[in-house]
Amino acid sequence: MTTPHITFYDIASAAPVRTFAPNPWKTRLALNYKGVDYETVFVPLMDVEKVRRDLDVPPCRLYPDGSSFYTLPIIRDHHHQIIKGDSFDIALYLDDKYPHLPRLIPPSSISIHAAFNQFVDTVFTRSGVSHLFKMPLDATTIQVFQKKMMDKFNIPWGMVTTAEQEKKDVETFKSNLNDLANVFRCRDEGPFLEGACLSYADLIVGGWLMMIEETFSKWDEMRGWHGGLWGRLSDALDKYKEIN
Ligand SMILES: N[C@@H](CCC(=O)N[C@@H](CS)C(=O)NCC(=O)O)C(=O)O
Repeated sequence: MTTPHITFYDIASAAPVRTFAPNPWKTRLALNYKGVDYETVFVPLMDVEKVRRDLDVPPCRLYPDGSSFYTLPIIRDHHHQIIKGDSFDIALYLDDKYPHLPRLIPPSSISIHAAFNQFVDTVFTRSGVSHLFKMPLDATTIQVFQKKMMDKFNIPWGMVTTAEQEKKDVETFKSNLNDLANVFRCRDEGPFLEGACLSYADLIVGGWLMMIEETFSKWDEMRGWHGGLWGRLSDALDKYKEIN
């Protein structure tokens, strides 16, 4: 067996182990779209810091208190001896080093893609609805994760709410998405942001949709929100969702 070109470090869910976190999903969709040869190393959430330190990749995020937040995805390219540790940098890197494979980001839209990435992350992380998403983590890991979200981000993840409150929160989440849905409506024909033409922008949104499909009990309903935009986009990305 030959060594794959790239090792992709992803966050492990509980068994059966699969991808669930949005930023690693962005990278997996990108690797599959490019068609690069890669293998996945699934890292338990509690080992992310150790793996990142061992690979000598500096943190690319900070907690609100200014301390380092160690994250995935990371890719290690054995062919070029390069390691990248941020999903957007990874997309740029793949286009740079593998220009003969389908392009993720048109060269003239790198900055606008960077801004769109931030915009989409903000839309999906607007506060007040995080408890709607049930992370597929084992009992010990989920406790550590929820404590960290509370201590570091002041986000009460995993709290129990009444059915009535949950209904309101689902409505809030839906309206949080209006701004993003309106951007997609600039090209009504879909399924992608730019109509028939896929770009990394779609994989950014797709990364979040994949997390939601895994964790949100109302995903089937959400597929039909905003004129069916989310379901259509997710279906159009089906061929890039393989976990290998
Ligand atoms: N800007 C980074 C953000 C990566 C990030 O936030 N990753 C999250 C998963 S989506 C993570 O690794 N979290 C680790 C943790 O919660 O301990 C990127 O785009 O790669």
